[in-house]
Amino acid sequence: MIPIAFCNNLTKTDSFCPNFRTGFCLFTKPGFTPADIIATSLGKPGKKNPWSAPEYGMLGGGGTLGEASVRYLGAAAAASMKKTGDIVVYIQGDGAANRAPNHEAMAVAGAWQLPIIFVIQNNRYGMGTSVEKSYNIEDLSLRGVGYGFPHDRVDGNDMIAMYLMAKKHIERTRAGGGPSLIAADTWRLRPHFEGDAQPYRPKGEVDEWWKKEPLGRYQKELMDLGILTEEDVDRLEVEVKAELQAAFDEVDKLPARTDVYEQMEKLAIAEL
Ligand SMILES: Cc1ncc(C[n+]2csc(CCOP(=O)(O)OP(=O)(O)O)c2C)c(N)n1
Repeated sequence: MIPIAFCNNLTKTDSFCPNFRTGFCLFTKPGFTPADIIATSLGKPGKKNPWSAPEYGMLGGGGTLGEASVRYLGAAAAASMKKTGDIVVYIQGDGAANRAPNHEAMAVAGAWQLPIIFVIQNNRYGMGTSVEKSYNIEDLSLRGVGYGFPHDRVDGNDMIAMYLMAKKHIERTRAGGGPSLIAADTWRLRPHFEGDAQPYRPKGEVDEWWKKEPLGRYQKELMDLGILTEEDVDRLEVEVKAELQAAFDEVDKLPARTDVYEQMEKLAIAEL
């Protein structure tokens, strides 16, 4: 929900830093399709790689959490110097947000007034460590004060509030307003990885948060507002399943995955 609210409000050439959790939402950023995401996730060549497509503002994610903040800060500096009008959204988890490179990136972004929006997707856990154990504040957006950023806290499980918050900050930054920080509160409903027994959190807590699960809440909200009907939901389910099936069929036809070292060797030879 949280990355989608941003991707939907971005242009083809704006930058959005994907991580292992948010990258799968990139098909909602202009320029990418579900087939791009599926093909790249399966390591199949032949489609755009949404994680790394500089012409679409995508400068890769990174396995070392927090490091990409400096790379995307560079994208914001380039946009500012070249006056392209592009902006950057740098989204990360509450765990990654505590890493040193983020603080340096935010300090420079504030001093140079760069067009970058930092977002903390606070799902309350960094692997097995709770925010209570890693922060001494409850509202993570308060971190923005020290960098001189406008900052906001939002219920990240409320799709409409999240969308409007993303839109407001994107419009502000695009108009030359400089950097900002948004803390979007949510909750990690699944284990960090499938074999994670989650001894670090009580089971009852998980059950409680499933009741506030954002997709069902959004659907109910749209129905209460009279924007969506039961028939619309049935129709959309059929349409989306068909769209996804078509994407999988398209990816099936691509050449089989090749060995990564084989590909690197070919690239190295091509560069000689
Ligand atoms: C520098 C670094 N330390 C540790 C890890 C291992 N690691 C991968 S994901 C993760 C948890 C990240 O938590 P958070 O940033 O809150 O994101 P979430 O998984 O909650 O979305 C950790 C510790 C890593 N990839 N990089």
